[in-house]
Amino acid sequence: MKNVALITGVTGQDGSYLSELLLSKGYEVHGLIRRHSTICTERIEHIMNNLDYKDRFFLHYGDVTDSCNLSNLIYEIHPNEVYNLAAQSHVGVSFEVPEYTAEATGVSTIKLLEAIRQTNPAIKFYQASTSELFGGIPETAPQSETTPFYPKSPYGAAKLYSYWVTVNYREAYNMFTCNGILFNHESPRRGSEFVTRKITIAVAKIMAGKQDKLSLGNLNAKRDWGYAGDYVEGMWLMLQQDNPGDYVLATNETHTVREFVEAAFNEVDVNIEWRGSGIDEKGYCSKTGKLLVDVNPKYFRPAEVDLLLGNPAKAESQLGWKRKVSFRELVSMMVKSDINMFF
Ligand code: NAP
Ligand code: F7E
Repeated sequence: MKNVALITGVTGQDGSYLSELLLSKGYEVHGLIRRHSTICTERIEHIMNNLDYKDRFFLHYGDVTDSCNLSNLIYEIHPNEVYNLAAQSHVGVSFEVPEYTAEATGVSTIKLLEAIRQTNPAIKFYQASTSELFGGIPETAPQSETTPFYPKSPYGAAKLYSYWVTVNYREAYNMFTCNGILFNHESPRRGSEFVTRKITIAVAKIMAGKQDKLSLGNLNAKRDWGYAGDYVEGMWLMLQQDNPGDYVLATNETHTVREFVEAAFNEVDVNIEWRGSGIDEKGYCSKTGKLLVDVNPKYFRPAEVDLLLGNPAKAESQLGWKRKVSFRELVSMMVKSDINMFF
C-alpha cells in the first residue's frame, strides 16, 4: 500500500525536515500552506524543485483554523498519516496574540481530529506537543511523560488543549493518535526570532561587520536543545508502532542562554567575558574589550519557563530513538551555516 502523509506546517522548520524524511522513505507527501502576500517557501524550495519528487510532493493552500478546508483536504488526499505541525509557535508572541494563538495552536487540533474521525478514523495522527506544557515546575526536572503539566504562556495553554484532545480521541474513539512532547530543537532552518538562531545570525553578522552587538532578554533561562533533524525521525517512529502513545523527545542535557552565546562565539574563536548582573549584564570580547552582548528588557516575557530538561528514556527504549547531534555540534552547524550566509 502507498504511504500518503499530510503535513500541516510544511513550510516550518520541522515540516521541511519531516518532508525530506518521508520522501526519502518513499511516501507521497502533501503539505498545507498558507497564502502569503510574499513567497514563504524558502525551507522547502529545494524539495519543490527536485524533479525526483515532482509526482510525490504536493502543496495545498489552506489554514488550520478553517475546518471546511481541513475536511476537504482529508477527503481529497486520503492520507494514512497526518502530522499536525502547524501552530503560532512563538511563546513570546503568544502573549501579544493570545486569542489567535488559542485558535491556531489549540482549537485547530480538534478541527483536524474531527475531520479525520468523520472521514477515516483509521488515519494515524501525530500532534506536535511541547515541553512548554511543563513550564512552571522546575523542581520536577528532568521532565518525562508522567511529569505534571503547568503551562506558563498562552502558547503553552493552547498546546495543553491540543495535547488532551489528542489523548481523548485515542481513548474515546480508539483512534491512533500520538503526542510527541518535544523539547526545543533547532537547526540552520530555525526561525530567526527564536533565541538560538538569533544568536548564531548575530555572531555571523558581527564577524562580517554587519551588526554591532547582540541584545537579548533572559540569559539565565535553561533549555534542553537538540537538532530538529533528529526529532522528525522520532515523530515518524511514533506512528510506526503497533499502539499509539505519548513520548518525550529530548537530549537530557540543559544549558543556559548565556552558555549558548558563549558556545556560538567560541565557534569563531571569540571568548566572551561577562561583567555586571541583571539588566546591566554585558558580554565583552576578552581579547579586544569590544561590547558584544547586552540585555534589553523588551525581550523579557510576562512569565518565564526557567528550566527545561527532558528525560527521553521511554522514546529510547520503546521507539529505539536516540538523538545523534550533540549540543556542541548543533551550535557549530548553526554558526557555520550563518557564516556562509553572511560572508
Ligand atoms: P515553525 O518553524 O514556527 O513553523 C510553524 C508552521 O506552522 C509554519 O509552516 C507556519 O506557516 C504554520 N502555520 C502557522 N499558523 C498556521 C495556520 N493558521 N494555518 C496553517 N499553517 C500555519 O515551527 P517548528 O519549529 O517547525 O515547530 C513545528 C511544530 O512543533 C509547532 O507546532 C511547534 O509549536 C511545535 N514544537 C516546536 C518545538 C521546537 O523547538 N521547534 C518544540 C516543541 C513543539 P507559515 O510559514 O505560513 O508561517
Ligand atoms: O526562547 C530566552 C527566552 O523563543 C528560549 C518554540 O519552538 O521551544 C520554543 O520556545 C529561551 C526563553 O524558545 C531572548 O525567554 C532570551 O527562555 O528560542 P525561544 P522557547 O520559548 O523555549 C518550545 C519547546 C516550543 O514548543 C516553542 O514552539 O530564550 N530568550 N533572550 C530569548 N528568546 C527569544 N526568542 N529572543 C530573545 O532575544
